[in-house]
Amino acid sequence: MVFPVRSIADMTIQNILSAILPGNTDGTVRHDWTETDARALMDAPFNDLIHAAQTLHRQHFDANEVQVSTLLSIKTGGCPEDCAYCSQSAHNEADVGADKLMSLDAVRAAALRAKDAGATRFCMGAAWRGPKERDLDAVCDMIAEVKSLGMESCVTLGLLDDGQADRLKDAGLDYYNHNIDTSETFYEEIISTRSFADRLDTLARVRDAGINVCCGGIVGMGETRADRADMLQALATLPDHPKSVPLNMLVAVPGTPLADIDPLDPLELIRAIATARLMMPKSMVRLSAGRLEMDAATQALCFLAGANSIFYGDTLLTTGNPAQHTDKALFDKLGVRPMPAENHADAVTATE
Ligand code: SAM
Ligand code: DTB
Ligand code: SF4
Repeated sequence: MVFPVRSIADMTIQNILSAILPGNTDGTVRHDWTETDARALMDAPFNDLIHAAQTLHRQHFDANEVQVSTLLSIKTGGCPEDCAYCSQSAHNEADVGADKLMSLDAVRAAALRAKDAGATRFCMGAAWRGPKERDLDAVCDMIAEVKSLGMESCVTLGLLDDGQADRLKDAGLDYYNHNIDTSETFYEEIISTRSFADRLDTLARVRDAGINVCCGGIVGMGETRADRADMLQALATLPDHPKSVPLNMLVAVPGTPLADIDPLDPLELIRAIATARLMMPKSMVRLSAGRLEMDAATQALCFLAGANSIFYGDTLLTTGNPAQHTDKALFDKLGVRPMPAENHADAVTATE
């Protein structure tokens, strides 16, 4: 693969791409990315970046398959954390009430509906700083219920203490979602009640318990392109690449401090997806929040850049997501098929 060199700066891109493209490597994934590498990739000419990402994507995945997960907020609102983007923080003024933890029956019914609609993974989110022991008992029952329906399970419950990840693993949990959200430098502009290091500690507990890590972040919170590159560099230098990397476009929720921020150019999200694909070639990259505001062409470019997973169903946690018939029509238009769970499992086992 030869990319035309236009300038000295382009030579850097060429070297990086040569180092990661098939035919130029021994097939292993890199864990030694520097921020300079990540920023150079992110700044590459758009067509080179997308072409390289799609080329690498095809080495590891069927380019016409997209994994489909469904989300459920099992405990909504009243969260003690002060995340500036979040509708569920008690520090913010969003129009979201504080509910109690959902019942097992209600969770089972929602999981069944998701399965019938074609989702292969069911992800349950709770607005907690972290789970209390009693909460964890209830969530473990929910995980067992989802597993009994033959679906993959994922939860996102905030920070975990010693031993809590093991309990989730014993209940049959497949994935734990815990995002680093942004670069370490920009983190304190967004959240003050916990640190970037706290997030890394929980990720280590999840990894050590043998649960698959789902970890990504948000773009469009006022960070720079360099921050986005640094966030991806942090993800790609974890001891193992996260099996799943959700990239969320900020949903600017009224009543949150970020409500009136200028929307990010979607091309910047597409650059971030392509860079994630290049740096973590065997990970699933999820085009997560923000699809309701994106047209079909933008989403098609996200898939071309290497995104291969979405949330399916008309709500995320508290905000909207495209209707199922809209996503079906999008898949049909693009000739994309939902990824069977076993294909995803193959991709996962092949990692590292
Ligand atoms: N409370 C848990 C935690 O923070 O880890 C789990 C739920 S939290 C809502 C899960 C993730 O959703 C956040 O880490 C963030 O990346 C994403 N998210 C939350 N609100 C969002 C918004 N308004 N726009 C885009 N992504 C958002
Ligand atoms: C993730 O990275 N995105 C999902 C999931 N993990 C839990 C959540 C998106 C939430 C969007 C805002 C809302 O619906 O409240
Ligand atoms: Fe709470 Fe999670 Fe929202 Fe932060 S992102 S306020 S921790 S629910």
